[in-house]
Amino acid sequence: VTEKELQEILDQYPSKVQKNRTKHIFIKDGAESAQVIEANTRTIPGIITNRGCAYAGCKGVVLGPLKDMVHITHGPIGCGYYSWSTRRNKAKSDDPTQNFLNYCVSTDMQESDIVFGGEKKLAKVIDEVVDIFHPNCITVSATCPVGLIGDDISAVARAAESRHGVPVLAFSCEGYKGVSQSAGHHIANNILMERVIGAGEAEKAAGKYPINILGEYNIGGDSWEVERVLKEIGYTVVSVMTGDGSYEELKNAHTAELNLVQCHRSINYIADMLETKYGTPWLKVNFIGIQGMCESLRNMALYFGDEALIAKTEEVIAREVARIEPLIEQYKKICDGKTAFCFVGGSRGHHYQGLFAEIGIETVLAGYEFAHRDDYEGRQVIPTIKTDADTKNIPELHVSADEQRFRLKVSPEKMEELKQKIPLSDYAGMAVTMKDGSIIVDDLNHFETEEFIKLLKPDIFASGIKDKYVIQKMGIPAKQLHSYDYSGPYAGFNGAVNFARDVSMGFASPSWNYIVPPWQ
Ligand code: ICS
Repeated sequence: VTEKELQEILDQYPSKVQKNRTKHIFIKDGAESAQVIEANTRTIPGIITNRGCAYAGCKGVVLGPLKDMVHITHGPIGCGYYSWSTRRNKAKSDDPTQNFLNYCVSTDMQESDIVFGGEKKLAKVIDEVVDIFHPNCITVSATCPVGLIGDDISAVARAAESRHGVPVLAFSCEGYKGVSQSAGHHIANNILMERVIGAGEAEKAAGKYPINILGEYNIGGDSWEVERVLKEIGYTVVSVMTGDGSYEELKNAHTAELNLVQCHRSINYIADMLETKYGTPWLKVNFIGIQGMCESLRNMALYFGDEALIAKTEEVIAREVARIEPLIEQYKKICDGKTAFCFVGGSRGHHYQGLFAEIGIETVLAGYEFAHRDDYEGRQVIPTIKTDADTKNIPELHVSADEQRFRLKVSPEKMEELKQKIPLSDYAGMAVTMKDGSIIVDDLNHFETEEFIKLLKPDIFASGIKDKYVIQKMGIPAKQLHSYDYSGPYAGFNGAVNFARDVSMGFASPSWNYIVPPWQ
């Protein structure tokens, strides 16, 4: 794509909108030293965005997968209903009485509650939840009207907690608290750190190489496939945050020797706070794609530096790769030479590019709904990011070293040495790894979706439910990379095969021949 072609698309906007959107789009040019993008700012009212709200990021994304907690949505029924099981974060429990993932619990606020206040109703719902479910923990997530009428959910939660002796956590994650779900991630991270992580008694993990997996939500079973491999190599998974996760696991997460971070966008706050509070470093991993998986496993082994662990890692990698390569090869024949758009929320827009490349598909346009500049440009830009009024809405939690439990897991000298080899406390931005000439778009909207499709005619478009059917009506197979279209897992070795199979099915389906795309 040339700058001129991009300008022609932008020229169709009214001038004020054009000025705004220009800052959210660029064509990758490695010769330019730093390509800055605007991100994590308000969507222009009236534009059809794919973004969600702060409540979605808090209750839906970070809290929702925690299975032994009952998550109460305080608000009108729509918010609870539309976040009911749609994300496909799976869970199974050894204790079937402590898995509430299939339920949708809401206060179902009515007009009279909006007028007279919803606190009494919320207290009553918490009582009912304790009575019926006896969960290990309860969360209350506020929706927009709750904040507008001023219900004090923290006071209601505190009172219920002393009534019942069960932790009741209140999240002021009203939808409008931020410009997207990203605000909700941060709000959830803060309270999990404050109230759950470290609340357990354990001082030592029960096994070798104890790790936490952060930012892995077990969509379509991703975490299970990753854990299968990690456990075989010999790791002890203390907790997963938060896929198939639980209050019971999370409260002892301080016992890990290393924190892995899959989706940094949603959970880098906890990763940083764990390092400050307990002295546990975090390692950026990407379990999507064969190369990503192998590299992550090797980096983990390097961190622990144990010869036997390194050898076992290589043994498992060799076996798994040999097993799946012929399967991938067969799908690659169908996919080779094709192009993709990859537009997902806050980290998958980047994470899936490697897997696409492995089956011969080049990502020519990519972006995030709600990521921040560091997700595009790399973590080093964080100090230069301007904090605007919207960001200041979200409280910053300041933690300090835990007097009893802080222990540097790695000496400062060793840490410096390791940082030269593996991504500890660091991640590269999406733009850094993309080819020159590819387009990077923040908060892609409906109009731009159609324009870029006409311009680039991608063979496949990876995104979500909101635009899937519009894209398909344009004759392009659309692959949902949020819910995986009811398929998965896509992470790890077996996940790569599933993904290659599903994408190939998209191309092999004759249905596209019945649709006339708009450019023909
Ligand atoms: Fe992270 Mo949909 Fe994750 Fe990411 Fe996040 Fe969401 Fe999903 Fe998407 C998510 S936590 S729900 S990897 S599992 S909010 S697919 S940033 S938008 S790309």
